[in-house]
Amino acid sequence: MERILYSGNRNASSWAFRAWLALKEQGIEFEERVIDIRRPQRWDNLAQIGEFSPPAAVPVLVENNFVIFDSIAIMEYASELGDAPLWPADIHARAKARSFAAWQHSTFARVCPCLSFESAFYTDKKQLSADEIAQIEGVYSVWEETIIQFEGDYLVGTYSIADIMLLPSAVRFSSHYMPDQRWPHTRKWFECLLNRPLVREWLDEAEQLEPIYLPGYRNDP
Ligand SMILES: N[C@@H](CCC(=O)N[C@@H](CS)C(=O)NCC(=O)O)C(=O)O
Repeated sequence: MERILYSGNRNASSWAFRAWLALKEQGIEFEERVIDIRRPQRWDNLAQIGEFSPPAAVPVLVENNFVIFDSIAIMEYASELGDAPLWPADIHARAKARSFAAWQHSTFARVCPCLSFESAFYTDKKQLSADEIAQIEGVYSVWEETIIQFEGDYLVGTYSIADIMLLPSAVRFSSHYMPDQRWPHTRKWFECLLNRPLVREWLDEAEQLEPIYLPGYRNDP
């Protein structure tokens, strides 16, 4: 069977990162085709994706012409295809994991648009504003409380889609403002999450690439 994941640049496509990781964590074999989503070629390349996938975005998984689009659908599919589901077995942990996944997928923190995934790989990071710091600290406190509640190494106990979903935010936040001793569980969670071999594989490749500078990072006009 032919299974193709259309993904994106390692240092730009946080959504593709999630889908790629879920498939890899589940040991599902696939061919990867990296779509260059840097400007200006982004638009032509995504238009080609639009010829077979309605959102014209990456990631997309295609299995023998059967198209699965959107990162969350691909992660759920990976969870069901693999041997061990990527949702927690416990009903409350699962509900909480889904809450975080939905929050990340819809709105999440106001700080996110100011800290693109690309910016995690800039060598010259900006100084965060007081508002950005307050936003990140607020999120760290929510994560801290959740990790304590579920008493495991990951967000809701065991490794789940919630961790994969939040991973790019963890990368963006930690690269600009590491949690200090006020959030010891969040620090430990970052250590576990960011050092998983497959996570490192993607991030190490991202770090080797030419940074993609986006306007607005330094609040330029
Ligand atoms: N909700 C989608 C978002 C996908 C998305 O925005 N992907 C970006 C690259 S990381 C993209 O292809 N954007 C093209 C566009 O929005 O036109 C998902 O979770 O897969």
